[in-house]
Amino acid sequence: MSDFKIIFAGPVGSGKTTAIATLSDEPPVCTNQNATDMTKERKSKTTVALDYGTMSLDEKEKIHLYGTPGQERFNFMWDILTSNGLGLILLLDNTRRDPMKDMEFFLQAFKDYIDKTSIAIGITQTDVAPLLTMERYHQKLKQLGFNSAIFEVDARNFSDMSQLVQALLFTIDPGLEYSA
Ligand SMILES: Nc1nc2c(ncn2[C@@H]2O[C@H](COP(=O)(O)OP(=O)(O)OP(=O)(O)O)[C@@H](O)[C@H]2O)c(=O)[nH]1
Ligand SMILES: [Mg+2]
Repeated sequence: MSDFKIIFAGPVGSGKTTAIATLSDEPPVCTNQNATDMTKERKSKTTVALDYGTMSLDEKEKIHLYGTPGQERFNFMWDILTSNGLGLILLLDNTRRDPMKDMEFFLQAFKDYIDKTSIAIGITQTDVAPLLTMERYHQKLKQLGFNSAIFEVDARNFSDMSQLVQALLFTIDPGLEYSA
């Protein structure tokens, strides 16, 4: 495998920019701007183009981490950023009104890419709004035809995020490992 590129997707505030900052070896490139629309009710800054960071897999290989903007009005970046790449990490914010609906929306929006690659899902903010049951997510995923790894994660926590990356790498190639 020559191209180690992973995409982060999910709704506004689900922690994509934070996750890349948590995982990246170098200070990440990010395009956060002051939020102007209803996004600012949730947080003051939002990604308008992309986030970029890197993570060493071993001495020779790096994973390139790309974060997409959560806002749908920037969805032209979703297509641009998903060219090539190994797979998708979908982050869902558990404090949003209907995170299960968000999951369905993003699985559909990135369907072509997921079909060609792989996906792992992280649910953030479960310390703020406790997760009712993981079983419902598993059932919904099954109903939608997915059999993805799904975990509760905190995007600020390195070990949570590296576990999610590891799960994605494992579904791509069980021989690929990265040691934190
Ligand atoms: N309490 C709590 N806060 C979290 C958790 N994960 C992320 N956060 C915080 O939630 C916020 C997420 O913001 P971003 O990382 O900018 O979200 P984003 O997905 O990049 O959002 P957009 O770029 O607007 O689409 C940050 O303030 C994080 O510190 C979590 O599990 N618990
Ligand atoms: Mg962002």
